[in-house]
Amino acid sequence: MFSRPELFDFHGVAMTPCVTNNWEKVRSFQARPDDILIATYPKAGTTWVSYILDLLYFRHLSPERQTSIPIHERVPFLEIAVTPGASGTELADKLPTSPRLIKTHLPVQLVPKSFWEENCRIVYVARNAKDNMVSFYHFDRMNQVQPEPGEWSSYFQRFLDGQMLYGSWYDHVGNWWNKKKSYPKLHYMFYEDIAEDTEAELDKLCSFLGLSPSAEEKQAILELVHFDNMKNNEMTNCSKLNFLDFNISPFLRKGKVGDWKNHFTVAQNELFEEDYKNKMNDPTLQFRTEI
Ligand code: PPS
Repeated sequence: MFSRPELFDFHGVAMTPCVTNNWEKVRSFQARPDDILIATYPKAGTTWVSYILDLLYFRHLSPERQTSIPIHERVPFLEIAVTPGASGTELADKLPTSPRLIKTHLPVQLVPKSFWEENCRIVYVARNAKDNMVSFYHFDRMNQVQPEPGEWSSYFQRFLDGQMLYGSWYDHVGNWWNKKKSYPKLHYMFYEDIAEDTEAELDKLCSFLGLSPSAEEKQAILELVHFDNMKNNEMTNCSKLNFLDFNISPFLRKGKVGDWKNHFTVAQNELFEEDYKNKMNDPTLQFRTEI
């Protein structure tokens, strides 16, 4: 029913038609000042942070939202256009909430200009490249509208070469990091920090958003966003998306820091480290590959 696309160059970034089909509407999307954009390279923890934000804002306002609307509809994916009539921009335009929570994987230079003009809050989540690559590999296996991943060894090389949907991980995390220096309303988070101490990261996030949930509320949210609870929750495990094949791999797969050790050979790790040193030369941007 779905066919696997090829990557092509789009303004210097590898993309597929699912992302560029609706580009004119994405480019001209009108953000509102209270919109919150959740930006990530794919597989960095987007769904996790989307759910945390959704609970912080809307858990009490609308309990039925929690049991009847899947997270991908509560937090529209701005640039996606897989199914006709349900593009990310249409879903976002129809959102009844305030603020609107909107997800994107766009590299910083392709974010619609209205988000900057309206001075919107942006939450960026980054994940270490090794685990990000492994998670992306398993996602590409199960996602029928992603390019065919092929064998792990060739996928590994493609990742290093930046030939992935949304382009180079190295450029993505680095350019968003640089943006933080000139755009104060950007909160840059790391998957590893959230995994290590979710409560501390929740506190920092609340401080950025100007929210002060009660201790009970915070505990309730921490429980709900635990990996096992999200995996068992039909509204957050993405099981409603018909282009994902859960017989191949689950969407919430392992949720771990360090799973790369089960995939990288010793030789791949050496090659990776050598290449990483050449590409990542900003000492202020540091990732942890184990916690
Ligand atoms: S997507 O498709 O880009 O939106 O995917 P994204 O949500 O960014 O990333 C999916 C990975 O995040 C993991 N995840 C979690 N880890 C720990 N705790 C929680 N609650 C959680 N929720 C999502 C998910 O399992 C994917 O990582 P892997 O390593 O593949 O398991």
